[in-house]
Formats: sequence, C-alpha cells, structure tokens
Amino acid sequence: MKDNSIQNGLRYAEEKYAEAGVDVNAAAAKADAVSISMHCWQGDDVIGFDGIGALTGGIASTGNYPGRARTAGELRDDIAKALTMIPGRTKLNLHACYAEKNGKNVDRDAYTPDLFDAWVDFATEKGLGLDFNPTFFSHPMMDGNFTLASPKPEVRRFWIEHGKRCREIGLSFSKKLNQPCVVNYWMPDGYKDVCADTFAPRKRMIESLDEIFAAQIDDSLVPCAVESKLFGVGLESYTVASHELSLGYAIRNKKVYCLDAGHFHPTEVISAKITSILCFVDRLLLHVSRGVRWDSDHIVMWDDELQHIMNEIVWNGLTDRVFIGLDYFDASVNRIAAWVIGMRNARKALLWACLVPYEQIRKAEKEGDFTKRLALMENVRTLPFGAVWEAYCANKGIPGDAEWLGIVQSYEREVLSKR
Ligand code: RNT
Ligand code: ZN
Repeated sequence: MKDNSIQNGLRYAEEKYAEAGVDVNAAAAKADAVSISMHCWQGDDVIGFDGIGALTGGIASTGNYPGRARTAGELRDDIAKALTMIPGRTKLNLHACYAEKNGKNVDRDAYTPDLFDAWVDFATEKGLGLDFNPTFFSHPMMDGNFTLASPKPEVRRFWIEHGKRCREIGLSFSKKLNQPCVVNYWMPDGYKDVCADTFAPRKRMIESLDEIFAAQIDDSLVPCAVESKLFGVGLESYTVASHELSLGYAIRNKKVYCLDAGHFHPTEVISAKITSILCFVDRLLLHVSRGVRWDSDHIVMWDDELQHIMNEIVWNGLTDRVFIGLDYFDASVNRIAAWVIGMRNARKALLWACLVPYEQIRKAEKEGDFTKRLALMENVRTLPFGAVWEAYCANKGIPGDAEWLGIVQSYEREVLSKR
C-alpha cells in the first residue's frame, strides 16, 4: 500500500517536474554523486576520548539531554544508528581527540594512525570515507587559548607536531579507504580583550602553519583546509585566524579554505562568498552550521541559507570543488535526531537545488527577462518535492520523514536511556 502511494506520488512528481523542464531521475543522480561529511562530535558534545573531558577553546555545547555517548563504542553504535536514517553518500568527520589510546601513553604531538584503527574498520564496514581534524583545543598544552600562535616556543612546537601528525593520519585514512581525506585546521587562538599587538601572533600562526605543511604529502589524497573565525566565547576581541588571514593563507599556499556558516557577522552569509572565493582558491570546505545570534552551532535547518548554499554549489557546477561537511553540536535534544535532521536537511537542500530548472532561469536572466526569472523561481516552490524525496529515501531503504522519529524514539528507550 505504502509502496504504491510512493510510486504514484513519484509518477505525478515526474510529470510535474517534466512540465517545468526537469528530469527527476537525472536530478536525483546528480544529488547522489555528492558526499556529505557527518561530524562525529555531535554524538558526545565534542568531548572525545583522549582523556581531556571538558570542552575549551571558545566553543561550547549546551544542554544535558540524556544518552551522550561515553565511549568510542557507544559513539560508533549511535553513528551506525543515525546512518540507517540518512540517505546519500556520506563521509564521517573525525577529530584527533577521538583517538583510542587503549592505555598507551601518547600525547597529541605523537599520535599515530593506529590510534584510529577501530574508526577505519568502522568506516570500511559502513562504506564511509573519513575526514579529519587536528584538535587544537581542550588540552593542557594550550597557552590560555593560544596554540600555533602562542609566544611560547614549546607550546608552538607541541601544536606544530600535532598538526603534522594529523596530515600523516589523514594520509593513512585516504590510502586505507581509497578516497581523499580532507584535514581541516581550526585554531581558537585569540584574546578575550582588546590587545596591543595584533600582528605578531598572526606572523607566528603563519610560520607554524608553514612548518605543518612543509612535508610533501599529496594534496589530492589529503586536501588541507584552514578555517577562519570571527570570534569565540571568551575570545571576543581578537581572533588570529580571521577570515582575511585564513583566506589569504589559503590563496598564497594553495590550501583549501574552510567557510563555517557560524563564523561571520550575523547578517553575513557564506552562500554569498562561495563563487568569489573560488575565483582565487581551487577548493572550499564548508562547515554547514547554523548560528543563532552568534556562532551557536545550532542544528542545521532547511532554511533559506542552507538552500542558497546548495544552489550555489549545484547551479555553478561546483560539486567537485566544494567539500560539504556539517558542524554543530546541540546537547539539548536527542543527539541521534540532531544528526538525522541536519544530514537529511543538507541532502534535501542538495536534491532541491538539482530539481530547479536553473538553466531556464539563467537563460531568462541572460536575456534580461527578469519577470520570467522571478516567475520561474517562484513556480518551483509548489512543485511536488516531497514525493521525490520520499521515493529517493525509499529507493535506498531509508525511512521517510514520517517514519524516522519513531526509530530514534525506540533507540532512546532501548539504548540511550540505559546509559
Ligand atoms: C569552531 C569551529 C570548528 C569546530 C570543530 C569541532 O568554532 O567551527 O570547526 O566546531 O572543529
Ligand atoms: Zn567549523
């Protein structure tokens, strides 16, 4: 019965989209070819397992919803559960603090790929690629909030070594899983209050990054990104790796630039930056997040900005040049639902972008017919997207929008509530 209604809905949708000049199957195939990287850190409030226990560095996860993953095993169980409700090609994004030391006495400056063997086995079993991040926060070697830009040479040395180790770990992931591993560098370095020297820390940051990136490691296997930020909590006045610094660094050193949706002034949107930046760097990494008044890392909703981001990527043919990852952490709701909602929304927005007759809209624009451009853009809104989405999920054996919450609720009853 249900299958029948999905098939009927799809037939109707195909007809309606065809009238608008869109081939639903081709659009779905296009959306399917794009990977979305799911951040492991939503599942345990960005704590990790390498022994630190508290989150520092200007980021904060708020809420105390029960069921947080306390071990790597629990986190993998939760991720596996979430994956059963997430359609489309998915990667898993790990942080160095998710190392499993198993009693080994080793610090972040000496991490080796074997500390992540269980993650690689998990990724292999689930058919996932892995992305990676050095963890420049939540650690006693931080000098206040400084890492790579600290005035103390021993602090910089520790974090430079960490940065190097993470490229090596990324390379091993890439080789083992036969696909690129994007390694993203985000450093919280900055000051709470107005400072007297904004220049020297930036020069130190650049020197440290240069050291990290000095070793010859194939960029096509391990593309490395530098993430910018406007400010952090307790670092309100000055951030070393600002937008200008990180973008400038990426341009000059042929790195990937990482745009986080929450890292700009509240009225600035990253969707508006994509094609400008891609005139000067080869590739971008997106941290799709949702700031509410500040970099609050709220769960990604299917809002106008998410749609604009995906439109920019798809309509400009940039799916090979933009890596898409999610970055948020909300501890006030069921954490598996948080992943599922954000990942499904990102995929929906991607599919939607593929289902817009953008060639026609662009033709009208080029011909100067802005009436037609607006009319076509608005007509898209009432096309039967829901029917396409439901069929898209069903084809992959993934529950529809009306079904997944029940699955999360039983998992909460049977597993999370017992933690
Ligand atoms: C922090 C940055 C950074 C982190 C993750 C955990 O503001 O957005 O990307 O959120 O690396
Ligand atoms: Zn980020």
